[in-house]
Amino acid sequence: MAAFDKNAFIQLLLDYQVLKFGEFTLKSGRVSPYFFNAGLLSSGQALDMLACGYADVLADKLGERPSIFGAAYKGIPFVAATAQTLWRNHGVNTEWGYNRKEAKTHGEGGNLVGASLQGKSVWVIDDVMTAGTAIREVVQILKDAGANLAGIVIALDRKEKGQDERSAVQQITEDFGVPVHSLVDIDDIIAFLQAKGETDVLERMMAYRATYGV
Ligand code: OMP
Repeated sequence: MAAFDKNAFIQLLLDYQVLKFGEFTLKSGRVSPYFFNAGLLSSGQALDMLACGYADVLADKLGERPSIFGAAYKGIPFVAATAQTLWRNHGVNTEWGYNRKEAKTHGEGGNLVGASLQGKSVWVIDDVMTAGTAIREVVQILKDAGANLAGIVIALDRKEKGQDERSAVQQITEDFGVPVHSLVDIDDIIAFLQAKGETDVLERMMAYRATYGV
């Protein structure tokens, strides 16, 4: 089993147009020259590489009662693939679960699916962090379900300011007292583009980073 390779992953992001360049308005209202659309990791090969990355990070961190959680919607396939990869590649048999956006009023009801979260120490799997708003919503879901947040793994850390001058990742780390790991960050992507001589795109990314980056 090959270890996760950052550059191969970044190449995959470009090949699948997960990483796009242009002008994009973000959830935070920031207008960014690039966008990361994890939904386009839409083949078996792409999902496998992503899940191998998450599983490599998590394999030795999950403790005795492993539990991982993915938030609706994009986190759902990612958490499922990661649980399977943890088992197949690392022999770690983790519990996993996710939330629904709309609570179900019949059958088992509720808005949580999968392993119970009550009293568990849970790692969250998410796609990308910009200002940290989305991840705070997930942390609240876990709290409401009686779980403790153990840590967070994201595919991309955009390394941007959160609610103050610190990066969103730094703020989340300090506010919740948990580690946040990323498979790649924006500096990895910039270095990759530099090596490829993509000067046009780089200029706009550096200007954006000067405003919102940390
Ligand atoms: P924050 O809540 O500001 O951290 O933004 C993260 C969320 O924004 C993600 O969960 C996505 O819904 C979305 N997003 C992307 O998917 N890709 C990006 O490159 C940037 C964002 C974004 O809007 O900041």
